Parts: sequence; C-alpha cells; structure tokens
Amino acid sequence: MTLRFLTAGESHGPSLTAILDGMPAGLAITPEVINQELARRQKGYGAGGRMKIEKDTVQILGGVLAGETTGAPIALLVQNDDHLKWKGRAIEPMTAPRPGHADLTGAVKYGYKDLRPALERASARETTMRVAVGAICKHFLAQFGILVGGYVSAIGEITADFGDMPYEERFARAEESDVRCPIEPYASQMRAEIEKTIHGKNTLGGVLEIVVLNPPVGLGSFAQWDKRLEAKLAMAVMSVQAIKGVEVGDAFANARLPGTQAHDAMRLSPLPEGEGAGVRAVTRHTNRAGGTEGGVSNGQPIVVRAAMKPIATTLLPQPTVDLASGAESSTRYERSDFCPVPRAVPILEAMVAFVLAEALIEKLGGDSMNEMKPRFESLRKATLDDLQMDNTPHIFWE
Ligand code: EPS
Repeated sequence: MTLRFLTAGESHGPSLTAILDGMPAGLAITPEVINQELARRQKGYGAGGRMKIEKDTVQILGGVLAGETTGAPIALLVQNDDHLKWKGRAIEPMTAPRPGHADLTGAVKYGYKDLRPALERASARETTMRVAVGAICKHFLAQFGILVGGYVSAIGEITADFGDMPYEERFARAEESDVRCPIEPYASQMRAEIEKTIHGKNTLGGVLEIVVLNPPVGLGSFAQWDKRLEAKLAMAVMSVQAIKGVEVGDAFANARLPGTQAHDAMRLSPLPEGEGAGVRAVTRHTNRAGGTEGGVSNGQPIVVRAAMKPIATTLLPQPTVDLASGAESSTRYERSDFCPVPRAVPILEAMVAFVLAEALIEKLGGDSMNEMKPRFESLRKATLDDLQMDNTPHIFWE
C-alpha cells in the first residue's frame, strides 16, 4: 500500500491518535484544514450528549514542518475531553451485551471479564481520527481538482429524490441542513422522523451518498482482485461502524434490468472549452456504473451509496442475556446517538478520500507534490488522440 493509516485510542481514554504514512512531501497543511472537518463530524440532528462535551481539535505531532508535509509519517492526536470524567472512576460492571454491538463478539474473541473494553474500542468515537486523516487526503486531492462530497439520501422510511440537482449544489445545501439532506420537503420529514425516534427512545438508520467529482480516468486496476477501485471503496466504507451495505452507482437497481438498460452508452463529443476544445472524447449522458468500469475509474463522478443500520445502543431496553447472572435480561442504558446518519457524511467522505488518494499516489508515483503535478497533467484521457489503436490483426498466444 502506497498510503496507509492506523488509529488507536479508546472512546473514553485520554486521547485518540492516528498515523498517516505515505503522504508526499510539499503539501501545505494546517490544523485548521483538519479541524473544519472534525467540526463537521460533530454536527447533525440526532447526535447524543457526547458531542456537547467534546470540541475535537487536532494536534499535528509529526510529518509536517513549517506548514508543509515532509514525506515522513504524519502523526495526529485529538484529546477526549470526556476522559476527565472517567479517569480514576470506579465503573459499574457491564455484563449485558447489546444486540448488534461488539459487546458479545468482543468478549468471546478476546476473553474479556467485562464488556467495556469491547465498547471502548468498537465505538464510533474512533471515526474522529478517520476524519482527521481523511481531511488531509481531501486536501491532497483538491490540489488536483478532485473533490469529495456527500449527503444523506434516506433516513428511516423517508427517501429523497434529487432529480437532476448538480452534485456541487447537493453538497452545499447538505451543509446548510442539520440532517445533511439537500432538498425539501425531505429534509424536514427526516428531521421529524428523528424527533419521533428521540421521543420513542429508539435509533434510526439511513442511506448516504458520497461522490467524487473530477476523478481522472485510470485509478485502480482489473489486473488483480485487490486493486479494483470498487473493491477498495467497498471495504473502506464498510469498515465504518454501523455501515452494513455498500453499492457503487446504481448496483442494486441495475441488478433488476436487462443489460441494454443498465449501462452508460458511449457517445463522441468535443471536450468543453478550455479542456482542449475541438478534441473529440468518449463521453456518457448517464452514470449508472457510478464512475468505475472493470475496477478502474472512467472519469465520471464516482458515486458510492452506503446503508447505515440503526445503531445498537437504544434507550429502550432490548432482550439480551446477562453473562454474570446467567439469566435472560434486558440491555442497560448507555449514552449514544439516536440517529448518527447526518454525522456519518464526513466520515464516509474521509474513507472515500483516503481510497482515492491512495489510488492517485499509486498511479502517479513520486515523493513530492512537485513531482506529481506534471505527471497528473500528462495522464491519458478518453480522447481519440490518447487512444491510438493500431487496427491490425494480432496473433494470440503464440
Ligand atoms: C461517538 C462517541 C460515543 C458515542 C457514539 C459516537 O460517545 P459516548 O459513548 O461517550 O456517548 O456517542 O458511539 C457510538 C455510536 C457507539 O455505538 O459506540 C462519537 O464521537 O462520534
């Protein structure tokens, strides 16, 4: 892997940390670029009480000197303000696992004598560091004109129809909405659903869309299974807490259509002005594939859709087994979000940005922004000039 990261830290421990390894030298970065994304992760209707306690801000502890990356691993730290309330405290035993959480599987797997260690690491608090890492990746991609944005498309039973609203407008409007849905009346209806859920002491899931604009053609590869761009996107997005389903483009809708209706017809059009006017390029009027063909980006917006389950921590008790008493019992109250779907937008953006940054670094090679920028400019495009066929018969396998 040309770019990789690890996170560490417990939800109520002193701090969370991350190391991002492989970011090229010469990228100008400040804590503010990261803090803006961290602030986005803290906002959204349906959040629990923890977000009132935390003011997530990053310390950059390595890999950046005089405001620029050096090519060394980037070390990041975010303090848990809530830790002070937990430090040295006698914590009540936790022995009744929540269905859908990591409590039971964690205890079986690691042999815990109490369920708290599983909760502490499995908690979505960890996504703070994904967003911090993703902020750097987004900023890196932006230097090449590649933008990553997202929004909520469904919460509970409410599914928004965006019509042909341009993606940039969806991103901008989503940021003005506390449920991160770009369009009325759906945003108000989603808000009402979350309000009902909070009063009902329950939780609610939903669907998010993350979109990459202006990706170059040729990221990822069909040459090996683990180089396919969709595969990397699916793994990265599925790795986020409470995400249980991922599709690229209209995957599930396409599964019900005949082939002639499920693909994106290729047409020939001149490139828009400024991008080499007069040059003829292969273009599409639809994007059912969601920006990848054969595991490779095709230059169309990359569209990733993710299903988030209603999170496992409900105020209403759920049937479980108390592992200490050995009797059937009910889950106990734990503070948590009611509907984290709006807050998950920047988290999924971060994971998608990481995958794209890694694929771009692999494609371009080089150790610094100065090496990469001219290489990016000379990447082949889907123009007829860049796609010279020799149009002669070839002998196969001789
Ligand atoms: C979260 C912090 C956690 C949870 C939530 C996300 O804080 P606390 O446990 O102190 O309330 O609110 O975690 C979960 C959804 C979960 O299932 O564990 C955060 O920072 O986003």
